[in-house]
Amino acid sequence: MSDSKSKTLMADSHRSGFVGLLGPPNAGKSTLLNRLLGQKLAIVSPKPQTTRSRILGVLTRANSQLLLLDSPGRHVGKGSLNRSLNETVDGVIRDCDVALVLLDPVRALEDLQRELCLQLERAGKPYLLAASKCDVFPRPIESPEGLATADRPTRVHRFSALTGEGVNELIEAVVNYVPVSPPLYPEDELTDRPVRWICAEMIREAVFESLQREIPYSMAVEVLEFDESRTDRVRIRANLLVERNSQKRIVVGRGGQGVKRIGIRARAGLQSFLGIRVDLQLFVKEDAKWAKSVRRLHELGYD
Ligand SMILES: Nc1nc2c(ncn2[C@@H]2O[C@H](COP(=O)(O)OP(=O)(O)OP(=O)(O)O)[C@@H](O)[C@H]2O)c(=O)[nH]1
Ligand SMILES: [Mg+2]
Repeated sequence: MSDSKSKTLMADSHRSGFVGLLGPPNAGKSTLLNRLLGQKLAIVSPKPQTTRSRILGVLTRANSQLLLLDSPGRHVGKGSLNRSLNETVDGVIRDCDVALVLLDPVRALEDLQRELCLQLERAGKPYLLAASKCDVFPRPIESPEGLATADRPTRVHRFSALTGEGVNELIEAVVNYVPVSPPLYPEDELTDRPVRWICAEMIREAVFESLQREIPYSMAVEVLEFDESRTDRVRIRANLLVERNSQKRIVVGRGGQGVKRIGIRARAGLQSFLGIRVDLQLFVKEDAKWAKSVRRLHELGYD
């Protein structure tokens, strides 16, 4: 076959499009994104509502390119930040060609997920249901009972983003719903997010790992300086923003031990992501308005 003919054939069968990763908080959306990309892009934590933004991950395969959109978990909540998170979910529904709705395997299909499915149907978007964490919850959810909608999928896929079980089958099923199209992004591109933004996220992950209870939800990370001018190290200075002075005291900790612990974890994550030594300086700063002001949320990189 001539070169141009094989290229035309490939163009006829190549698929590329946006795949929304949707579902409740803590279902494993970000873990699935990282597993599919074979590299850590989105931060993960055992606490719900970790992801605060839409994150594009480009998965380039032999005959398809999937543009994976990680999203915050859909939840009920008040305030500018929660509104912004749910609007981000709406945006992913609007922009995706197909959605993967993750079900929390413990709770199966809840009202919020049902609402998500209905929203997808109203938007005319095909979707697949997938129960995550099958390594620890082996009992299959047999059918999407209770999803009394016209176009409901007939089965629930099962997978584990931790072991990889069922992940390939899931992707093969998704690809069928992605439009025939040449690749929409350059092959070597991983994401549309700047490195500096991902670094802020890595620091936020260390915050989630190091602090108990509610405090991580009152915090944001603001990178002040990202200096790559030296070949042997990257220098990062960042603010850990808290809403109240009482939180500042807890985060700083006795004799600065709290912020030091966050710094040690964050540096390890950053070094593994950047593949280079990182000099990291963290400051804890009170900023009562960061989660209340739309302008401030925007400055901090929330959609
Ligand atoms: N055992 C097991 N744990 C998993 C699996 N996938 C994710 N987890 C864990 O579940 C927790 C939540 O995972 P995330 O990927 O942060 O979940 P998420 O849906 O992105 O959560 P939000 O960003 O808060 O909406 C983390 O502790 C993960 O390690 C899995 O396949 N098996
Ligand atoms: Mg997440």
